[in-house]
Amino acid sequence: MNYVDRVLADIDKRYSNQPEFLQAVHEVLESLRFVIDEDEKRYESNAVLETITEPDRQIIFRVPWIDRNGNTQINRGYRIQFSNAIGPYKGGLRLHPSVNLSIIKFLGFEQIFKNSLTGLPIGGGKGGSDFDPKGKTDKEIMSFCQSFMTELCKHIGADTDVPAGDIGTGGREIGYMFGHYKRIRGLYGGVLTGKGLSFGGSLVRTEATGYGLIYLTREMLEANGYDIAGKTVCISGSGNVAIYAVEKAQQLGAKVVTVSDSTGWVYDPQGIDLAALKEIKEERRARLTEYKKYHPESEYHEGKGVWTVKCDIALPCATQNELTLEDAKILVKNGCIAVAEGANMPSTADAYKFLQTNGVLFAPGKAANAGGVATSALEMAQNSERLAWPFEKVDEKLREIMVNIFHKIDEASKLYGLEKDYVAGANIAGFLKVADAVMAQGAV
Ligand code: NDP
Ligand code: 2IT
Repeated sequence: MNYVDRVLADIDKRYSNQPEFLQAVHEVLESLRFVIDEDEKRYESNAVLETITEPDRQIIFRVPWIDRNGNTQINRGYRIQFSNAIGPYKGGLRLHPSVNLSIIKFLGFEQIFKNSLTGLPIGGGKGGSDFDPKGKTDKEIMSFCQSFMTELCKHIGADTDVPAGDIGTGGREIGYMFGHYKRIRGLYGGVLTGKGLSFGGSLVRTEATGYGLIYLTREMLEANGYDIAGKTVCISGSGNVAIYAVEKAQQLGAKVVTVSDSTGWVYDPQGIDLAALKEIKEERRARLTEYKKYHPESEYHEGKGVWTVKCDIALPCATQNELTLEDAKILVKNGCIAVAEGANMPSTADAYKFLQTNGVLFAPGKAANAGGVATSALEMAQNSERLAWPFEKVDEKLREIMVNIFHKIDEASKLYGLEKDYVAGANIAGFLKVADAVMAQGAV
């Protein structure tokens, strides 16, 4: 059995109860076959694949907090420090009832290669909790965040591990966590990113993932002879990534006609009203059912369905495995030309393979949504030099990073005779830098 198959068989056996982690590992390792074949002995004798698939450390802890009735509630907290081969662990914290070890491990694993693609010195990590922020008061959120940080603060630091936002963790949560870290550790530093602008946050970090997604999508379209202006775009989700993807797509002349949340989706043939969307989601933290009050001519549908709307470009920006083979078939039938992942692993494996086989340009999350973490690394740089850069400077750096990522993954795919397979390109380009660092640093 060759090296890749042996490692995959071993991981399949050990982690049969971690489906999302296995899905992410299979996608990456299967793309690496050509690379590993070139020098199998060296990779194998250095146990490179075993090293990158086994987290450095997995921290799991109890999070007690007090609810509005004075009762104690218990949640489970996670921080997976996956790889610090190329820099301190870096990655978000997800707060969602579905969070479990498999989900945090898949996210941490993806983060290794995503962070490598940014060209910046950041390793891979992820964390979070099965805490559900929906319907909680600000005080309950604060109680949870402080308790979560009471344990997490023992394991993180500006040069060790720097968490940030993800699903359910935005500016409010990062603020509470930062305050508590500062109180316990007595340190005022860049230990979290996505901080408020008044206490060390970076301009553009809020917008970065959505903007970055559109910068990369535009570059991919242009490289293939298309223009983003005038295109019809379907977006799923209505959180941080989705909102700023809508904003940048509109700025570049595209028409976004859908957004969704966990209960339903909106179709607005006139184009999504960004101001209304921000008011509903960022200010009122309300459901998308509210959108119809602003635009009675729009449609609201319960459940899933965003991908049934005819579009040129589809941008899944909600969660993992939200775009299935069935959805992919509809997108192809409707003449979709490009899919770029704002979320992490939103397309199932059979869905993205079907899209690629049918000529749809497909940008995987670890490339397409890297703008968020890249701008987090820019926030770390600003914190280290105790300066704050202007919006235009950060935005320009973000744009450059996303353009570079596209060309890196495009070139890597061509180098291995896999032209336009941007999944393989991203996995290969992300891996090569990490593998080099792993081998150079010895058995650690
Ligand atoms: P938010 O919490 O701001 O928004 C998440 C959105 O997705 C909401 O509209 C939410 O609906 C919807 N959603 C979440 N879970 C589900 C689910 N199980 N089923 C259906 N809808 C769901 O998160 P972000 O926008 O930050 O994150 C979205 C995706 O982007 C995630 O995959 C995240 O990992 C990824 N990502 C985020 C980055 C960032 O910088 N924030 C960077 C790179 C990737 P509802 O509100 O109803 O729950
Ligand atoms: O998935 C991701 O890249 C994020 N949630 C952002 C991580 C970060 O450290 O900014």
